[in-house]
Amino acid sequence: MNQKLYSVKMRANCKEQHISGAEKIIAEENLENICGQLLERALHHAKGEADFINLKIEKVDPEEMLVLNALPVTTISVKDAKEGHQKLKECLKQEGVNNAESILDRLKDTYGMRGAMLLNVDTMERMEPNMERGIRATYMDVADDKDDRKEKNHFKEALVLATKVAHQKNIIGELCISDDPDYVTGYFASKKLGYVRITNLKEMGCKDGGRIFLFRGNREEAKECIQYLEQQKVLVNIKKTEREQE
Ligand code: PML
Repeated sequence: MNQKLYSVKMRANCKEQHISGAEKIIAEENLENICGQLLERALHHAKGEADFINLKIEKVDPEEMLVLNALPVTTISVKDAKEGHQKLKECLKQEGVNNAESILDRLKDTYGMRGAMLLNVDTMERMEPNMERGIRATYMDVADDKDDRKEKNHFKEALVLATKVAHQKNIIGELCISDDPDYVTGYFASKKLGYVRITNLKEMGCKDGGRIFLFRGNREEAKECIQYLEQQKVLVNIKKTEREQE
């Protein structure tokens, strides 16, 4: 990788409420164009018109980049959120996690958090230094992405994040429900099961959503894990057929 690369992060608020956020890792030649698209996304968001936009651009050392292949994707179609939660529990059981019920119960504590909960599956202890904020998995993007960035693509952005997260050695899985009221598909992801989309995990119109990263290890390993999730630069290769799922 000998191109000049930049990390671009955008976050937008309306009346002090977060309405939109995105992040990219892109070549210098695409910087202007992509920043324009992200601004457009912030200014014309369904949740409101942004009155505060923060655009952060940082040069990235290509030597620091980790390139991963996306987790394989499967989809489980369910008739409603109740069945969706049942499938989520089955995924946890397949992963060898016995206390699936109490883990799902913790999802409600993630609603409204900017980041994810980092939960020790054995002790049920939360490992985030700041529990209000949680852990933000950042510095990741699709490798060679040519798609338009004006609209959020929930599936693609989530697959990139889940791929990065699942490759950390102490992470044994991730649960996610979108906080977008119009988006009811969520997922379970792990290195063993791949990215398992579940077509309904909440009622349409519901704003509640969040993420839990399931962790197994000691405190020292939790620090390394947080460092990886928040700082490691990652590009993810996604096959064209998988990009077109949303
Ligand atoms: C989010 O809103 O950021 C979470 C999106 C989950 C995407 C699930 C999917 O479509 O695979």
